[in-house]
Amino acid sequence: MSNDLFHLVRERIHILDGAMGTMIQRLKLDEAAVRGERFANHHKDLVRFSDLLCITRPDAISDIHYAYLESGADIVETNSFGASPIGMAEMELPEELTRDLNYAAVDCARKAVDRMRKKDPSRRCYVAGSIGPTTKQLAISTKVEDAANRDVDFLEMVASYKVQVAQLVEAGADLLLPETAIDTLNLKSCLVAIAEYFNESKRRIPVMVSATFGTGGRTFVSAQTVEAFWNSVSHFPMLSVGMNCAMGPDIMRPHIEELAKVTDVPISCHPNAGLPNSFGEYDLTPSRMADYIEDFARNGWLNIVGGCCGSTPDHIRAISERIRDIPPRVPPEPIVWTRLSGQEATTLRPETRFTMVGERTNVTGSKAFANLIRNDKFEEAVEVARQQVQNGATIIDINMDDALLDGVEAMTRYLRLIAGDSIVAAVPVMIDSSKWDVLLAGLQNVQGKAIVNSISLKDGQEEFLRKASIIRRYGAAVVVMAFDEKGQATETLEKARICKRAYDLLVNEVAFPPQDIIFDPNILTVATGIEEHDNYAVNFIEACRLIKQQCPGVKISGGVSNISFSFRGNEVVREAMHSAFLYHAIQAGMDMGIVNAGQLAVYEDIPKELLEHVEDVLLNRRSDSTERMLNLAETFKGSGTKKASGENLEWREKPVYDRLKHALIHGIDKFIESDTEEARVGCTRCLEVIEGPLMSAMGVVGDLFA
Ligand code: THG
Repeated sequence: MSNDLFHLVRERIHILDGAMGTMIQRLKLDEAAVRGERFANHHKDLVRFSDLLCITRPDAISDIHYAYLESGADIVETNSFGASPIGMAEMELPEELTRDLNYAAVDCARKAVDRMRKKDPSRRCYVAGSIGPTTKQLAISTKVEDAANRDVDFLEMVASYKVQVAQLVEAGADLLLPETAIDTLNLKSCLVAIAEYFNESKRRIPVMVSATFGTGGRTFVSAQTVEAFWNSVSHFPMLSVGMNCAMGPDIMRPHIEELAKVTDVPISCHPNAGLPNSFGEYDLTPSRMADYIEDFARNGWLNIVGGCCGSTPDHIRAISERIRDIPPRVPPEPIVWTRLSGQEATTLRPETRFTMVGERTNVTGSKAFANLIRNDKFEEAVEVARQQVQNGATIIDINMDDALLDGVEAMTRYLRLIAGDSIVAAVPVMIDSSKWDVLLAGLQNVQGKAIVNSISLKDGQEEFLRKASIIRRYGAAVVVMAFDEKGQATETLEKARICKRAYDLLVNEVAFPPQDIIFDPNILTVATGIEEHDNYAVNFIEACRLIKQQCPGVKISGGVSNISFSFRGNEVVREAMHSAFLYHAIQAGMDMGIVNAGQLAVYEDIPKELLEHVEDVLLNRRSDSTERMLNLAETFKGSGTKKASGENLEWREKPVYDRLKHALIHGIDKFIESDTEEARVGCTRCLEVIEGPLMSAMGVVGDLFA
């Protein structure tokens, strides 16, 4: 019956109840009253643990539910916010008590619903099993001296939530409501617990997901923006996504508006009745609160609405009357963009040209990074990620595959550390490992929507699908390598064939969304002196075209620096190769690449002769191209690892307007003061410096950006 809700909340705005705590406070129960007989001798104060009242004062709780139903609520939330094993540990109560608590909580609500339906058989009312966030955080450290510390780990949270989920469902809740989520990783552990329980029990009830955002529009503890949050949880098939608690409806308004822009599922909202005053009471009157909610509803943002702290049956009645004739939000058609996130969203929209994934946070890809990690200098290693982000990487690839390291531990520690760095934490992570347990550890330590790098058909179909469904459950995107039981694909048709096979399996067998599949058709090294390798770049580029035709909706990525391993030590040549390779691969459909962010030449800047030699090699245009490239490369040796366009000072010979243009395009501020002054002296008005060379350079930047 509760499955009807999927349709019903699209037909009429459904009313959720108001605060339980506020109503309990009115009963003025003291310690002894809360304890009742059963907990009379408990060694710890229990007066604040109001879930206990479901056992010690069930009639009082049921009456509160009934009062909400009478005032118009369609959905009442069980008084089970803290009834999980972790909650019991907090109160030093036995873990087994959760069973009695959750069953009693559902029972109190069910009795009220039955009473209401007896009075008015036309009413359809639902019991939502409330699941609070616990007092534990997964996304932040609670120890000042150790930023990588966590009070619990992901799997402990999953285990605790799973107990509560099972009990609420088995006691007869019509839907589940994980709410007041302030830490998205913690919430994700709850969603994993729910998915596992549904899967194992073969039962399924609707799930409303609700988080709490602070004044700045970020999840209260883990600081995710609204869109980043949505990207993190959007994989979960939910009845609704929403916001509750926080600072009242006025402050929630822009955040709900933002949520309505990004999500394609129904929206719920149950704010506090304003901010608490100095007596801890909430001042927003029912009619003022209804004013705000009416405005939300008229904007088409709501499918389910109620109240959180401070709201009472009077608030719910006022809201319910006010929105009675306002139609609910019509969720838009599903939007099929690749949605990733860290604390901020990285959403690959149709107009996104190319996404850079920083490669340097890789123990096999960077000696400097490997040394930091091996010598336990994790804090300094965060700086490597920061540089990649500052140089334009919008995702960072993290790899800890080193024989001398415990990969699970290193991955866990590093991800926890970067979660506390304001620059790095903003971007999504690509968890790079050839070991499944390391990939899993990665998934358990990112609050954002990450990319798993990688899986393949190497170990057969069954293993491939098993991993894919787990990745999906954790809500990540996945890189799939063009690799099968017979090995790595090197030829165009073979690459495309394996990707198409993987695509059909993923889409048909585990309903993996195409936009979350990122194919990597293997960027292999060219100019090795082995003839079979000569066409490797062409094969990749051609495979991109075929894959985009045969596998609609997917993205394509690759490890760009692989292409140039033959020119190790010659950064000028490597940089030119990467840039020219990308120039062609992007046109063929490549969407993202693992690159050394900050070391990519601008294609148009590659000296003509060098570009011709590089493209001869990449596009396999002549049989002696490798030899010719090697000869030319000799002349660039020793130019060091400096960015070719940056350290070559030939541009200083040009007229001042050209110099300003060059400096702006390449982000060089070294000569900017003297150049600007020189330009100013030559002008009649200062403004001409801006309107002239700076604006025309901005035009070029715009073109390059596009
Ligand atoms: N596909 C996918 N993932 C990948 C790869 C891929 N992950 C790893 C790798 N390939 C991509 N990352 C790198 C990182 C660094 C280098 C190459 C690829 C590199 N490093 C310098 C070198 O080896 O010469 C090291 C220089 C230094 O020590 O500073 O080139 O293909 N899915």
